Amino acid sequence: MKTERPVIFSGIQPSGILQIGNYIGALRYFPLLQDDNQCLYCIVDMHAITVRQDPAKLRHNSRSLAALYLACGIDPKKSIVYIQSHVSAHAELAWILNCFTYFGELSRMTQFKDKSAKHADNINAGLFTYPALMASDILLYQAKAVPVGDDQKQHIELTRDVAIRMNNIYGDDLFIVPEPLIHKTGSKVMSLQEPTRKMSKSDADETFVSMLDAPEIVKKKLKRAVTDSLGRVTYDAQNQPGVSNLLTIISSLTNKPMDALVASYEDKGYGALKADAAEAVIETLGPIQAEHARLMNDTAALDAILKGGAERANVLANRTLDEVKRRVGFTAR
Ligand code: ATP
Ligand code: LTN
Repeated sequence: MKTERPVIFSGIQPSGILQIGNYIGALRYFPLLQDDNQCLYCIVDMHAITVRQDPAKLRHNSRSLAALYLACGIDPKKSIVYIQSHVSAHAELAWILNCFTYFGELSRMTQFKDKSAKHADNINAGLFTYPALMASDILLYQAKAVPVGDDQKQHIELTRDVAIRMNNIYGDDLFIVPEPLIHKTGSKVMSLQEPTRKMSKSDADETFVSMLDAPEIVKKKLKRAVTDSLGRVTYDAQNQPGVSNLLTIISSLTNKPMDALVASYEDKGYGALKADAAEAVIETLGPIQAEHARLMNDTAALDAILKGGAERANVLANRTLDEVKRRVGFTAR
């Protein structure tokens, strides 16, 4: 598939309500890329079921995530917004890629190890081969770059390895080898209660701020955020992970450079830091929440956007899928 503009692909799992780390590390960059690139922003529901999901909640969360994409500024006239399970080519290419991805490679994935530890009663084959489906998402559209948070770097490296492996066998022009797009500040927002672990939407509620939390809840959660007993505001992720995380949140959302931000706390304490973090989050989320609520009130319009997105994605995806099938030696129908 050759399109004129570079292709950007990213996806988020509808495995819960997004937390501010998803926004700071990934989602806020999505609309910034849509003027110069052909962007595809996917709701990866097939990835979400690698962990048990309640069907009604999964359906609701998928629509809610679509509404959040739009509320954050993704324009469905410019970008393709759709649901992964609506485009069957994802599953088809994933099978083929599975046959070019090694057990050893998949075994080294930290997300697999983390999720296996968290869900010891459900270490299913899908959880293990999750990266092959993610590689399929990206390679189907010949994406050049993938905006994600730091935790997804390893999966994109694996995607690159598989793409290069198949290009070596079947021809260099089969897949574009994608690059991760990871920004320095905010690519790993930490849990509010255990600031040495990353914030995750499927962890306990008090550990993250949801993008749909009301202002009073945001204030309460940030007030209770774990800091330390050193009593000074410095950016030192090693020795002051909690304080550094709050600084990262403020710096990312207000665009204040870290040095100037830290200097502004010279004669202030953790109370002020937490209050400022809450204010930055509330200011950012206010307009997004209002637009999200408006979109969720008109699910017919939302569904029409998702249908249109799936139709466009389907055309692009099948071009690559057909070519891959041909090159691996499948017979034409
Ligand atoms: P789950 O808890 O269901 O695994 P999650 O909150 O870890 O979900 P994902 O759906 O896996 O989120 O990730 C969506 C995007 O957000 C990815 O690009 C991911 O790298 C990014 N992301 C997730 N958590 C963070 C975080 N704490 N800081 C920065 N970026 C993050
Ligand atoms: N694995 C990612 C979600 C994801 C994704 C993708 C991100 C699935 N497919 C393709 C970028 C590109 C996650 O867990 N955050």
